[in-house]
Amino acid sequence: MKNLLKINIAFIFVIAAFTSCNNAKSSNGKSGALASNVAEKVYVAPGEHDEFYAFLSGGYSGNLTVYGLPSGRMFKEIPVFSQFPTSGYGYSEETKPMLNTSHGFIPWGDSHHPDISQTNGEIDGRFIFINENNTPRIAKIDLRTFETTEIIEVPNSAGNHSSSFVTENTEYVVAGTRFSIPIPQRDMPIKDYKGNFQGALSFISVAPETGNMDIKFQILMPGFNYDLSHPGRGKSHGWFFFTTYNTEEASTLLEVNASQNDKDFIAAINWKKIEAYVNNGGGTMMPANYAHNVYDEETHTATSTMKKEVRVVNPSEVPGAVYFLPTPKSPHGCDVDPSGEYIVGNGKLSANLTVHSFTKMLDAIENKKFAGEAYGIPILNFEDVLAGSVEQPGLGPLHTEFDGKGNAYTTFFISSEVVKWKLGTWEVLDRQPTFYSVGHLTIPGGNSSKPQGKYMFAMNKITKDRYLPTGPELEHSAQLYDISGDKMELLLDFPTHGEPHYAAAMRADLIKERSQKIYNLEDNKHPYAAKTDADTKVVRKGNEVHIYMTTIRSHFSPDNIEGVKVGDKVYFHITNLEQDFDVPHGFAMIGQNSSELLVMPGQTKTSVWEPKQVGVWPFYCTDFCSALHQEMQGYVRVSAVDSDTPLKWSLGEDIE
Ligand code: K7E
Ligand code: CUA
Repeated sequence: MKNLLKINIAFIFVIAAFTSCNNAKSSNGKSGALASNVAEKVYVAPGEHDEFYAFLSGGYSGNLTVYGLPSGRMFKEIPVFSQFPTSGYGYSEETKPMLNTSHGFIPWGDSHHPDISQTNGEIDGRFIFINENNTPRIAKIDLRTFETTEIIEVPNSAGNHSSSFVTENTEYVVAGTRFSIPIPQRDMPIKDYKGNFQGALSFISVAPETGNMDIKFQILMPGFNYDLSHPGRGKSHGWFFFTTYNTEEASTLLEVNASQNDKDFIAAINWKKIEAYVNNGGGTMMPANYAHNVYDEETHTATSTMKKEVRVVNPSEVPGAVYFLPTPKSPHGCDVDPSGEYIVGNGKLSANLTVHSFTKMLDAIENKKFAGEAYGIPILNFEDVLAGSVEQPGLGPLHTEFDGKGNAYTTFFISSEVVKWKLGTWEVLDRQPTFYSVGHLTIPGGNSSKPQGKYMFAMNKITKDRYLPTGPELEHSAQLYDISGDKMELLLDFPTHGEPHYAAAMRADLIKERSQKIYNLEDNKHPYAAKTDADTKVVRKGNEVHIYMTTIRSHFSPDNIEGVKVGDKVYFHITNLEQDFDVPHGFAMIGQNSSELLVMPGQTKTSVWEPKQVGVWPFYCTDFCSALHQEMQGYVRVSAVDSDTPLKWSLGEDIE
């Protein structure tokens, strides 16, 4: 323990050294003509498009941001797990159900790992998935609309971190628990953690046509922490790999107590075997309570359904489906190379990078060469499964990506660098500093059999001195490198939003061609849609007032409403009649305890207002939509509770 503390202290010194001395002025060491050459590489002329999309997780923003590469320009923030007043997501009546959970309405999330759907091991650009750590959930975003269309809560999970990675035909999006917990949850002493808590690894099926998600099964693993995961591919398709830490099963001061074992494990899961077992009726249906939220594109409305059971499988029920690969020391990243042969475990406290061989693993299993077992799960011998190690590549390795040309790139948090090394020979080929303290890195097509190894970007945790200061809080920084040559070349710094952990990126063409421009008004099946000005009306049901309203440049219909009373609940159902690309209208009502709405062409959205004061109150369009945008406004007359002002509305004439 003393030694460990020493190591930790040594690391802290190294961190301090790197974050204070690494203040290089010109980070690529180039100037003049060479620098302008670098500038050309990231220059995308006005009106031209970037070659790649990059989707960066928002971390504690709960969302996903969209960038172009190589320019580093941010195009959009897609709201996923957090309310987003910019569009009204999580505020409108239609989207509030997206944020429903077994704990009630949750306005925020912590999103870490986006992953794009695949077909035959290649990125297909249909959907992007992302995990929420804090209140475990997996979301799906449709890349035709860039809208979150489905969120499923993950029961029996806590700190949903080894998520959300997809298998090579998007059969499953996988979610593993970081924290082990009592399953089922119950009141018990925390000190009884060891041997009693469990970690659930969830396999969420994705329907091939619709993309609908459903929890197919959960594997109830020993009470370790399951940190990151990646699917097998090619020869290892059908397997999934998870790094673990805290195999000590400590429940206090993990900083020290979870760093005792010389080796933790990578758990290798033969999901095909478990799938077959489950398809034959294997496993147990266990009572559970979790939300499944689906956005319907025809009604423009989300529904939330509470699901009441989940299928769980104990590894001991399916012999030969789960193995442990010893991996030094508290590994974080768990990355599989494009061929599916190599599984890289990045031991945070290890001097060397460990690479396991899938082929050797199968041989060892075949020959039943086991070093022992943990909770009935066979442990393989480290030497039997080791493909090789990269000797002393840097300090604090976190994550690895591949360029598809036989090279791997690993980030080192403590020594603040990306190191390029060769698969098979394990030699270090190049290293480039990052500014500063890099977490994940991304190569377009990274988690697939065909990475597009032209660029790599590193997502850094510390930004100081890279940009103009903005007070104590700085946005995190990403750095783009050209990796097409032998040596990595730093091209660009760009600020990011929230805290990007992982990012997914791909060639732009597949997404660009399918990108939707409007919602077809004819297809709008929203129950409160008004498809022409003639359909507009105001209907009272008790103290609810429903306003069927339309927008078109540049008026609301109706624009004047009378007969609303204090204490009413007023629903503005707004249909945007526009059928042109990029012509949303907004809606904002004075005193509303909610956000504005942004309504896309052909879409219907609903905003609720509960007037508390008598008067004549205006509303207006929030999006500058035409030269007469400022004229796009209206009034609601609010009378006293006991008044008998009749319900009336109008556009273009006086209310009589
Ligand atoms: Cu390393 Cu959440 Cu993938 Cu952050 S995680 S860096
Ligand atoms: Cu509509 Cu401004």
